[in-house]
Amino acid sequence: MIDPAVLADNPAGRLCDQLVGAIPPEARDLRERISAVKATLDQPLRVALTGRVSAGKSTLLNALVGRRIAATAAEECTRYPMVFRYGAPEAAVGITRDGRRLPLSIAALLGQAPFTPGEPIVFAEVTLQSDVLEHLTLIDTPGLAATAPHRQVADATIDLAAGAEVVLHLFRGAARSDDTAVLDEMRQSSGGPDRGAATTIGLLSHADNLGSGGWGEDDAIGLARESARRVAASLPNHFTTVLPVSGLMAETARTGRVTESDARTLRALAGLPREAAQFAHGVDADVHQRLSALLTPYGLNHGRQHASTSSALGEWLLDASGVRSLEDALRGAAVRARHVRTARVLDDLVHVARQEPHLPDLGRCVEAFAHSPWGHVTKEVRAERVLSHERPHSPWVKDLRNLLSYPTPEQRLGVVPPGADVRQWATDQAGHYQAESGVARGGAEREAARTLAQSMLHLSRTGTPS
Ligand SMILES: Nc1nc2c(ncn2[C@@H]2O[C@H](COP(=O)(O)OP(=O)(O)O)[C@@H](O)[C@H]2O)c(=O)[nH]1
Ligand SMILES: [Mg+2]
Repeated sequence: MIDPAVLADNPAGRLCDQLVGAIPPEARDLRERISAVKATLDQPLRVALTGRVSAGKSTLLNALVGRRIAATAAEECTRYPMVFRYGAPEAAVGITRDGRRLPLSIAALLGQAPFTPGEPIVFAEVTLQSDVLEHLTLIDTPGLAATAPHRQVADATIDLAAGAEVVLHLFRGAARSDDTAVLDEMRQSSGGPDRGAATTIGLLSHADNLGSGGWGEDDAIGLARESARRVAASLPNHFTTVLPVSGLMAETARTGRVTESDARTLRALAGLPREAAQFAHGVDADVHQRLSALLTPYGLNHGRQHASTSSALGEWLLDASGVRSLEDALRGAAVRARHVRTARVLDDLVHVARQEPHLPDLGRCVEAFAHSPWGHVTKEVRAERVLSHERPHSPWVKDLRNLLSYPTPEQRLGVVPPGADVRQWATDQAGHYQAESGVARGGAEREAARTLAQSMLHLSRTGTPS
């Protein structure tokens, strides 16, 4: 799902290689330190799913991976945070309070067998051979801190989520004060407004069940889309974007649980008036009930018209579920995460260079990088974080997010008028932001306008940095 090149090919990695080349062979410790900094760039994107119990986190995780790896239930059933990452052989370990690793049975963790670890664990790590996990580490969490079974698990949840690069925060109906409180707590525990997840995507979950539900006259998912837009507008400080999702519809489609016979049943319902279809006229009541649980009532009602084959039905389910839009948002988040990694590595290397004044080449290389277009990206990262925290409604938040979320100059510039020359447009924009920086309200806005002006100058000269 994530293009591996986005994360693998980080310019800061090339800087690390250059530095290692400039270090005398006898300084082995220093080489190893820089190699360790570089190794952090090759990690899969870390994504945490947060939200109340039963918000739909585990179901959505299964949809993203395309495999039912996280236990889901109407009752709370994710008891610990679980980190799902790529690895062979497939295995699970529990991490105890004092950091020891106990082997666990995967079946037990996933709720398929009795769970009796020898002693309390605070989180579990599951390694699986899944293509999706090669570029994405997914962290499932038990629920908001207040409802977690005990304090250590709550703390581990906050720590793991605070260390993620992307947070997917699920809520049903509306985001409440405990939703925003937990997001604030995560931000706090990651060390302030310019740390922690670069992207927080709000997910209005159970979108299939909004309004009068799946069999209602109104379109539940259409309503969810409007509601998501309202939440995004009212909480710009907490959510980079808000999207409607039906994790259950996506999980069903992605895990191949609709058969040709199911599609046939849906076709039989297609010609019926809504009420007749809802009350199973003409089809076996058990089959109807099973399909309603599998597809959701919305999927059964609206999917009737799209069931020419099981794969057509699967495609429709995926589109309607919102999971594809979420995956697009995750791709944007990966681009942002790459920039944030660049910024973090540059910080680390500045620190290393300061500690080694007898190696002036080191300092010179780092300095040159910091003044290149890539070094400037680190300023964009900081400006966006500070501005979205201090002035979340400023239009420049969006301008900075565009710069950070897309690879091509046209996309990075936001809306370029049709027929306009991209470089000329960037030059004009640079002048605009420069003028705005003179009349900005407060330090965060001034810094943002100056940063944007400089970004536009880079784009007018070089297009996108590479
Ligand atoms: N209708 C509907 N049910 C869902 C959706 N997502 C999850 N569920 C159901 O809600 C219950 C809780 O889901 P789960 O993923 O375990 O929630 P978690 O506690 O946040 O991990 C389960 O019975 C799921 O089948 C959804 O989008 N729509
Ligand atoms: Mg769960």
